Amino acid sequence: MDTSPTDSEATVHRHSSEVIDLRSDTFTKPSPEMRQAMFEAEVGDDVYGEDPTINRLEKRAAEVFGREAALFVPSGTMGNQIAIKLHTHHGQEIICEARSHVFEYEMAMMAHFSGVMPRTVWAEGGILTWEHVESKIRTTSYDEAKTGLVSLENTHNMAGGTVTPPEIFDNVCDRVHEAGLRVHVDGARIFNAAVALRVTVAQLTAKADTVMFCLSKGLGAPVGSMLVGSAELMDRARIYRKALGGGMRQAGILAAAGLIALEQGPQKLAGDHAKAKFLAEGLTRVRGIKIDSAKVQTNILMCEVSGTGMTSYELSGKLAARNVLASGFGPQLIRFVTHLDVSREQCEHALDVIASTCGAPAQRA
Ligand code: TLP
Repeated sequence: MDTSPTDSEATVHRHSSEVIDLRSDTFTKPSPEMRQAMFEAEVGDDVYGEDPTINRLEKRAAEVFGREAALFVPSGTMGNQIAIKLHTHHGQEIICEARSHVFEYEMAMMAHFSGVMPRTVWAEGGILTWEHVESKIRTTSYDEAKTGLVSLENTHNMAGGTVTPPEIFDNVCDRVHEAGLRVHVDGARIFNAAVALRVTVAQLTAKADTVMFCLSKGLGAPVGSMLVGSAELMDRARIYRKALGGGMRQAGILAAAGLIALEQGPQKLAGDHAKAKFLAEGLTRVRGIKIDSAKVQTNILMCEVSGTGMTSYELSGKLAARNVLASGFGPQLIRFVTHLDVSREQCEHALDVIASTCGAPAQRA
């Protein structure tokens, strides 16, 4: 009997001690250049508006998005929740996609902080069109809560990093505005969308009233997100940030990394998208995993795993035991996210591990 390892076993062995973290792009670690910039950052008290590095970051983010102003916030969640507060009154509803982050993963904070209810609508690919939105808008009634805001997510995380086509996005914004309402964009990964579409984030989001984007995901900063919009809205946002405990004093050390993320991060995203595509194509050949690789546009892969005979939690547990980390979302969905800290070679190795865990060798194209 031949006991020599196969190619794929040998590759598995070579990499077996290094952890390949595909759980999220939130796991990126600051680069040496970021750490140096953090070390050297000029700081002051940002609650008094006196942190020069945060001021620079806010000015630059506003410029990049073609807006009057921007606000540095500790997290994407805080940025979204401040935006909801800015645009709504207690007792209103916000229209959002059924799997949107603001609804599913922000601790019911829209109810807690802003006193609003979500009016959700399930949309193919997570892409809300005007037709979806129109059917949910409530204006005047004695027994229905009024709509206060429409929130769009681009890229859409739980739908698998999908990108909203600009014409659909612009049309929703125009029609929502005609209806006298506002649009907020949860653009945690808006740079991924812009790179996939080959447009600028300013072009892509021009019609929205506020945009939140994360420095701490694919762009590679350790902490921080930005809210952008009009000067008047950002002045009010600053007050809500303080109310939520987000006044961070000498946080210029974080903004220093954020500036590098903002300037250099976007150019690296196409590489993350290519790695995701490679992984997706390989996964289509893995027994029991369902994914349409043609629909993978950015850095997120959402796979259906019931055909493997395992729940997503069982599968992710087995993968973790072999140093490949992924996230289960409900029993049937597993998510892989590519980012700066996962190489193409590590994706190849992860594919071998996933395939052998599911009971068949990966046959790379
Ligand atoms: N998303 C995280 C988890 O919370 C699911 C992830 O790993 O993807 N909007 C979107 C679309 C997001 O994906 C996230 C984080 C946020 C907002 C919140 O950002 P943070 O984590 O900075 O509060």
